[in-house]
Amino acid sequence: MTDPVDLDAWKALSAHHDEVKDVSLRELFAADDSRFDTFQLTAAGLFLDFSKNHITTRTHELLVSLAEACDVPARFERMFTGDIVNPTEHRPALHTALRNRSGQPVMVDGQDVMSDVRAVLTRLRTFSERVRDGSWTGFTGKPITDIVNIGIGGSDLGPLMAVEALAPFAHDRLKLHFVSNVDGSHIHSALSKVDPETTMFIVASKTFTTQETLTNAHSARSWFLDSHASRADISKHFVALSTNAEAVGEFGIDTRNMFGFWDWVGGRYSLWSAIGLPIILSIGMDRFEQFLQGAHDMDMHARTAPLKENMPVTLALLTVWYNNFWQAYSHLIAPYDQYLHRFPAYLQQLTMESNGKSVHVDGSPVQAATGPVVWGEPGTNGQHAYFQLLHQGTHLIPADFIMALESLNPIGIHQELLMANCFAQSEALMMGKNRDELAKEMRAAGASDEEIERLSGHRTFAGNRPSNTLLVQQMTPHALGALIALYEHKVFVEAAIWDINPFDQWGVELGKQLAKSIHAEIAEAATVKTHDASTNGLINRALKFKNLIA
Ligand code: G6Q
Repeated sequence: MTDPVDLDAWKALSAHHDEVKDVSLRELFAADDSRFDTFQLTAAGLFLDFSKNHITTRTHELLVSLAEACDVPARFERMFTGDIVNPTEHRPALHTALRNRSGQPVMVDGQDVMSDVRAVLTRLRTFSERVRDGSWTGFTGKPITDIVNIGIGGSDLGPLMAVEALAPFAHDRLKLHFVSNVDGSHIHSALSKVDPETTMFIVASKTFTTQETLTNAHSARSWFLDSHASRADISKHFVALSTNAEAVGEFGIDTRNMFGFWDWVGGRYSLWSAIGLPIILSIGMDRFEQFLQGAHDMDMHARTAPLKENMPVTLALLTVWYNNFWQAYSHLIAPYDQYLHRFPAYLQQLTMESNGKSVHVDGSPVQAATGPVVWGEPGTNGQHAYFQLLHQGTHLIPADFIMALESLNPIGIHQELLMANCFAQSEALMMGKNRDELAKEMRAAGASDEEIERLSGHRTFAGNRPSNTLLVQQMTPHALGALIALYEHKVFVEAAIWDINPFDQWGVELGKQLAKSIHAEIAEAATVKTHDASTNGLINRALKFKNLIA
C-alpha cells in the first residue's frame, strides 16, 4: 500500500496549504458572497454548514481527489457488502446491516444475515412490549419500574447516550440506570435507588468475559438474592445481551432471556443491535425503528452520494485537512442540546478507539498523524468554562456545533437564547475582534486611549478559528440515528484515508491483561517484585496500607 503521504493528492494538498494558510476566514468570506451556499450539504434530514473552514473550492477539490486516491467509494462498498474490513480479527463490520431497512440481503459467508437480524428485532419487540405494558412482572407480581443496564465501553456508552438524547420520548413508568465502572460506588448508587421486586437487570456484554461487567453483574445478583427472591426468580429479573450463550448460561441467566448479536458487530458500533435494548425499553420499538431508519438513510447517502456532496466524507476530509496539514490534533464536539450531554463521550470512544492507531492495515507504521483527540461538553455550559482557550489560547481547535432548531421542551425564550449562543460562538471564533473594533467599543464605553492601549492585547481576539455547524429540525429518534451514522461513516472515511483499521482495539487489551495479573498479586497479598520499580512500589504501598504486608 502507498502511504497517503506519498500520494500525489497529498503532496498537492501540502503545496496548497502553503498557498492558503495565511488567508483568513474573514478574507475568504469578504471575497465570496456565495460561500455559505457553496459549502453546505443536506443529508437524511441533517443540514451541514462547513463554510467557516479554511477551505476554498480548490481545497475542496484537492481533498476530494485525496478521497478518490484512497479508494473511499470502493472501501465503503467493501464494508457495506460484508467484506473482511477488520483483518486483525478476520471480521466484517456490518453495523449497517443492523439498520438495513431496504429489504435487500446482506451476505456473510454465503448466508443472508438479515433474517437473523429481523428475528432478534422481533423478539426484542415482544419482550419490550411486555415490560413496557406491565404484563412482564417481577417475582412478587409487580410490573417492572427500573431497568439497570450493566455494561461498559460499547455496551454502555451508546445506549446511555441514546437513552439520554431521547429522554423526551421515554416511557413514563420505566426509569433507566446505567452501571459501568468497577468502582463499587457505581453499582451501590444504582442499587440504592431501586427495589428488587420491580427491577430488571440487563447484563450487556458481547464477550460476557469483561471483568468490570461480570463483577457488577455478580454483585447485582447477590443483592437480588439477598432480598427475599429465590434463584428461580432470576429469570424474571435478569436478561443478557451477548454473543456468548455458554457464558450467559454459566452466569445463571436463562438463555431464553438472552438476546444475541454477532461477532461482525463491533462493541462501539453495537447500539443498533440487541445492545440497544435499554433504548427500546425507553422509547419503544416503533421509535427504535425510526432511529434505525435515520441511520439507514444516512447509510444510503454515504454509499451513493458523490464524494463532493457526501456529508460524512466532507467531515472526514476536513478532519484530515486540519489534523495533517494544520497540525490541529484536537477536535471539539459542542452539542447545543442538553439531552446530547453524553454525545461527546460517546464520540470520544467511537473516534479515539477506532482511529487511535499507529500502523496501516498491513501492519507497517504510519507516516502521518492519525485520529485526533475528541472531547466536548454541551454548549452553553462550555462557553463559561473551556471556550476561553478556544478563543484566545495558542492551539487551533476545530469545532463541530450541533443544534436542534425546535426544542422538545419549548419554554419561554430558552430556545432562542440557546440558538443565539450557538451561532454567536461560531461567529466569534471565526471573526474574532481586532484592535480597531475593540477601540471603537471601548471608546463608546468611555475608556481613555491609554486604557485601550493597555488592554488591547488582552481584549482582542485573533479569530480565524474554524467550525462546522450541524442543524436538525428536532432531535427525534430518526435525527439521532442519522447523526450517529454520520459520525460512524466520518470515522470510517478518515481511517480509509490513513489506511488504518478502525474496527479493532488491541490497545484496550493490554490494560485488561495487566489488570488481571496485578489483581491476582493483590489477592495473594505478598510483597511484589515482578514489575518495574514504580508499579511494584504502588502495589506494595497499597498492600501495606491494607496491613496485608509488613
Ligand atoms: C468497543 C470495545 C469495547 C467493548 C468493551 C465491553 O468497541 O470493544 O469498548 O465494548 O470492552 O466489551 P463487552 O461488550 O464484551 O463486555
